Amino acid sequence: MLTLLLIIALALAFSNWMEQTHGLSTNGVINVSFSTNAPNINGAWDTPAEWADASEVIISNQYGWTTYVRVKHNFDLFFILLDFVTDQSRGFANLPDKAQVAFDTMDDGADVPWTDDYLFYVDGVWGATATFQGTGKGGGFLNAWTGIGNPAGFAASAGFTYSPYEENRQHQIYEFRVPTRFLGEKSTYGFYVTVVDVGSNTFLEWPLNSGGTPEYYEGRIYRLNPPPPKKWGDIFLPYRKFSVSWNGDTYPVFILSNSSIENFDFDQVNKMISFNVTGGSDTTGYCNVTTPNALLGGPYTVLINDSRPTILNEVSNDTYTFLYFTYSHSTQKVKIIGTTVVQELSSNIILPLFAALSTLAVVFVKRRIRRSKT
Ligand SMILES: [Ca+2]
Ligand SMILES: [Ca+2]
Ligand SMILES: [Ca+2]
Repeated sequence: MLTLLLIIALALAFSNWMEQTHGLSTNGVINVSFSTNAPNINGAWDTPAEWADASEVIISNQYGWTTYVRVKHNFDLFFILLDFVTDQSRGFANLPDKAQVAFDTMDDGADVPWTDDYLFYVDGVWGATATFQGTGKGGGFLNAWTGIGNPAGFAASAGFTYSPYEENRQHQIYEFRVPTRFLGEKSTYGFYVTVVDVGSNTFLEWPLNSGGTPEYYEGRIYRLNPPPPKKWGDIFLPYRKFSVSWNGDTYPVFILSNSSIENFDFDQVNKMISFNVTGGSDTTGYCNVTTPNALLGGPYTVLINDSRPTILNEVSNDTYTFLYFTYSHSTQKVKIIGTTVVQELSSNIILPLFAALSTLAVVFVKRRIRRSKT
């Protein structure tokens, strides 16, 4: 009996560990579209095209309250739209409506927000913004979160206007821009969104009904304390860019994948690019890797945990090589080994340098000879 309990406890601990380290949140996942079409952060759809190419998620509760969430990125920045189509009142008395988006940058879930968790705030009337960081304490909002300055590149704005989702009634719209550099460049982040309509004393959150707690002022929702990060969903970026710096030049390596990419590394000595791919166990993963030929030239050897992949396609043009291969999850180590590699120093630097060093060496030797004579 004791053994059985122990086995069950171990199995539960293992499945919990699996959930946190391999694969995406069971609370929901948003795949973030890549787009070079950066929106203007002003609390309005400037044109229908502004958000047309972003990923879409609908938050809709049992009373019909609805917010459309749209997310996209351009490698450097995340863009988030919250189009609260059923919020057609602008604040209440002196209390503004508000919106919050939060990122769990380690995507480690947890029972309370820690210092890797960030929350961005904008109010619906004046467009005042704020950035908060988790404290690791939990409790009410002011205990669990502490205000820090907005990071460089951050912007958020609110507006009360029409949109392609609701063209006949003005309603509350929020736009956010969050710099990737501030969050750390990852494939997967924990993600949480909330909008508060003070007029109807209602809030909506993504994931829906994940347990955010309203905090009241004179009977009206004043603040919304997010649920523990373990209740949040995930956002996932299928398209990543890794910049390799070599001798003052930057070589971009692009990876399109359904796996989380971690520990990207360029090893010049071994003419190798390597990284880890992680996804839900027993699922098939793929990578489409675009490498500058000047950084790493072919023909290439691709190894997944030191074995050759069953499917491998290689296509090159003058500048880039495109490698496509598949594997089974969960975590695998990918190595891409080239035939040629960017050089340590280009020859037009090496030759003069070599000449200078040789001259120095000759002078040095001559001096030593003279000294030894005296
Ligand atoms: Ca806009
Ligand atoms: Ca409102
Ligand atoms: Ca966290």
